Amino acid sequence: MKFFENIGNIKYEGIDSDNMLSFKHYDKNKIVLGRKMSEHLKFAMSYWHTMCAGGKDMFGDDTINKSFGADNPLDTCKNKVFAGFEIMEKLGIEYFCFHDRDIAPEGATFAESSANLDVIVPLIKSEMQRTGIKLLWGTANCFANPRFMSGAGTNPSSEVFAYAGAQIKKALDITVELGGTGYVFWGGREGYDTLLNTDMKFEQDNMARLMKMTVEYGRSIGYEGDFYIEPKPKEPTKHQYDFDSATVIGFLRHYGLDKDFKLNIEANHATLAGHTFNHELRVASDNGMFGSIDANQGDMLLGWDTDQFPTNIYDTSLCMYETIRAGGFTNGGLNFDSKARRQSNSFEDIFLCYIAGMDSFAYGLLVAEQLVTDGRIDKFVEDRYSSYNSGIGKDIVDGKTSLLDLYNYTLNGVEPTTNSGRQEWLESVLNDCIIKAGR
Ligand code: XUL
Ligand code: CO
Repeated sequence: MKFFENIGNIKYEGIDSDNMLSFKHYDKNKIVLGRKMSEHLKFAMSYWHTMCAGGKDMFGDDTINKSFGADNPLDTCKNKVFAGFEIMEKLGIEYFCFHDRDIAPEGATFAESSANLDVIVPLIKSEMQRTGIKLLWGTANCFANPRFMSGAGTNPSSEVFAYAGAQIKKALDITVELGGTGYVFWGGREGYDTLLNTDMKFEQDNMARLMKMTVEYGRSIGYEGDFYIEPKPKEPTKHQYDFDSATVIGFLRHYGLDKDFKLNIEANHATLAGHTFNHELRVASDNGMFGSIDANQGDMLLGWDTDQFPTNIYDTSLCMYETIRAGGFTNGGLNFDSKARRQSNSFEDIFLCYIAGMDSFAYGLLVAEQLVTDGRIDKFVEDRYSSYNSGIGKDIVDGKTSLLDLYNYTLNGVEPTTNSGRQEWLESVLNDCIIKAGR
């Protein structure tokens, strides 16, 4: 059964094509810096936004019907599998990501919810075998159900903690069964709204306990992929414990989880934390924790997690530049944690959204290639620190100087020169590369 008969396979047609349903930049087999575009980008479809989100917001109902012709929740989820794989096949998307509750309905009991998953997972598996599409990562939705209103691993009730553990076990089993290379923790309700009712230290200790149990269980069933934490500073809670990359890295090291975990960096979460997307990526890669990316963008004038499809070429360029600097993806990839705007309420819009996002990242990759081959920015940064290659600078780096040595050196020395940081010139080099990448 086909769901989108009027849409064919989306092909690369180049920038002169005026066919909206074609790629202008994403040419999956094109070799860029020694690898195929598809291997650099590893695009993934987010099941929750693409197959589930219907446009509901605080003020209004769904604007698109995602029941896919079925009249009950389980049949809807069955149809979603076939519709989802049709979307991925037509777009040439090779990976997907899901929460347990995206793929199968929650039942009246935990056992019933698990039984629903057992109906759907074999369908997904056979579609994966038919198409060659792979699972990038799986996760458990331990935030939507009211039982999780005060958190999952950080819940004041041990009953809820146990429930979260049960749900994570099942989601990890499925991730392993489907050959996923990542398992994500996004701490939806792992934070607080007021410190007046919160034992912050105890909650964070518990969050780490749950993660430790997950790693132990995962490794015991042969899972070799990465575990990821996805930082986010706020929303839904006022303060989330996984605030940003630096906070999460400190947490992982403190609890001895840093060998098994990497980070899944989301663009819109970075901006909510008051950082740029590329800052968060740089912090992760500088600490050896660059894992995966949730691609989207926010709106600075709205200031919440709008999960818009990424179209800002500056951001995608700098993201791909950081990704190349980090050595590219291993187990991770680019998951579009992005949804069509509420007013973009047709299935054709969903294809157009993905085309826009994939083309923006493909172009960003071409800009990253241009930046690397141009070399002016890398060379500028290298030269900027060159005083550490010899003399007092080298002694400092080699650990050969004391504070007293610095005192004596400066006492007999001359006033240091102030060298330009050349920000505006570097920004115009970036602009040059953005324009040249299109030639
Ligand atoms: C929420 C968010 C989640 C995670 C997975 O802001 O980004 O969709 O990516 O739970
Ligand atoms: Co996300």
